[in-house]
Amino acid sequence: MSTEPNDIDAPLLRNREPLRLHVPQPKRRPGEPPDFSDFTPPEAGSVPRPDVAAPAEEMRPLAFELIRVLDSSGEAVGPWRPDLPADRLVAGLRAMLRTRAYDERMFRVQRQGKSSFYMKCTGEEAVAAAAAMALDAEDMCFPTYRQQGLLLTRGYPMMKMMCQVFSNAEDPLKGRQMPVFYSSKAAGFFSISGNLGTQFSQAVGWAMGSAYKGGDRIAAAWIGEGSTAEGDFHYAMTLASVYRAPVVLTVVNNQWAISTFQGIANGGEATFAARAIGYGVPALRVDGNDFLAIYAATAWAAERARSNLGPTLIELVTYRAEGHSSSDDPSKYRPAHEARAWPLGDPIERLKAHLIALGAWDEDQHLALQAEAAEEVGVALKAAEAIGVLGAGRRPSSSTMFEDVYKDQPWHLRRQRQEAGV
Ligand SMILES: Cc1ncc(C[n+]2csc(CCOP(=O)(O)OP(=O)(O)O)c2C)c(N)n1
Repeated sequence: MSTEPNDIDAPLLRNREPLRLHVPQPKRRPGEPPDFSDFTPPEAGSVPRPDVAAPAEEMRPLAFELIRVLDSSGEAVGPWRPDLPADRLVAGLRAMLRTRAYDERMFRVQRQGKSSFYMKCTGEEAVAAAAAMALDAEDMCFPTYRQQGLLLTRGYPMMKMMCQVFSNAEDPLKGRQMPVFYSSKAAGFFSISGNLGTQFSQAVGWAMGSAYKGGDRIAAAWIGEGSTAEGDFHYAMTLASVYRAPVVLTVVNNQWAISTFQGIANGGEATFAARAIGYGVPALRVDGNDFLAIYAATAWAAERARSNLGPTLIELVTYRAEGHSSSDDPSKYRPAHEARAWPLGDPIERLKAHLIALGAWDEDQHLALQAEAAEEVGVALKAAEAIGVLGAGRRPSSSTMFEDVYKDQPWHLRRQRQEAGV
């Protein structure tokens, strides 16, 4: 009998249908009505809250649930309800209102030509505000361009942020960064990187360093759902899970990565939180427009990190209510008014309704707080504009471009500086 390979009696499969790729598509495009019929949020309070030390295996179902605390009538319900006194809730509301007021005003000044670029976090204000309040002030944050609320909540001066948006003489980064890519070591706010996904690998590295040195500070990082398709997400998950790095890793699923809908990053068959399961990392999927749920989930994950139990992946399900940036026009790729149809509502309105339901707040107090936030932004803006805006006023000196990289300026930079005459 012959043993030649071409003599093997293989079946002929030629009549199968041609192979094709699956390209996920959003349910609705511009000109069509919004449609969130495939997203039915579960009842608030329906998801169990395991002990932080429970094995990752037991926590798997949480990656497919949605942790919610605030119900439709503004009550806080269920095992994830954090025990926050009314003044802390008002502080959270204030943090979100200040962030929204800052964004509104800075977007407008960009449109007036006073800055080259701006990015808002409208509809996602709870993400940073709740995390800043749940983390320790000393914990190290690795944010994206949509967590400006961390700086505002941690008490970083608003006027300094504006000076950076204007790249004027008081810009702490001396005009070297993108207008909204803030950075403050003192505020525990790592330099924002435009390279998507790097926040996760940097935070895991920092957290490993903190543990290696026997320190007591944990790290927290945020990326968008689109950025989970970057290699950095996976490198970070591998190192975090192997070494049980003390880090809280948050994926902000705001449904859109510029014009690309979230299904392009995950295929639509699993949640973003579920990606943690393969790494043996506990994951929480959370209502990202529910201040209390984000606060509780972040505090839970931070406690795990502080207890040497390792990393947690949190998916915050939210919606980017406005454009990706001042350079984007969302009406070109998604239905108009999709934000209004978003089933999880608005984070500010929901916390406000909760405070009113508690009897700790009313419409007049809310209007007064809104006015106070607008006033604060107005005062800071006046001061920042007086220093300079794009193309007018005082700018950082050109000589600063030769500084801050080397401890001792090398001869070739000294020479270049002399040649430039600055
Ligand atoms: C490595 C890398 N790839 C692509 C880009 C261009 N880019 C900037 S923002 C963005 C979308 C990011 O979407 P997502 O991660 O979902 O965050 P979101 O902006 O929605 O908060 C893209 C593709 C980039 N900055 N870096």
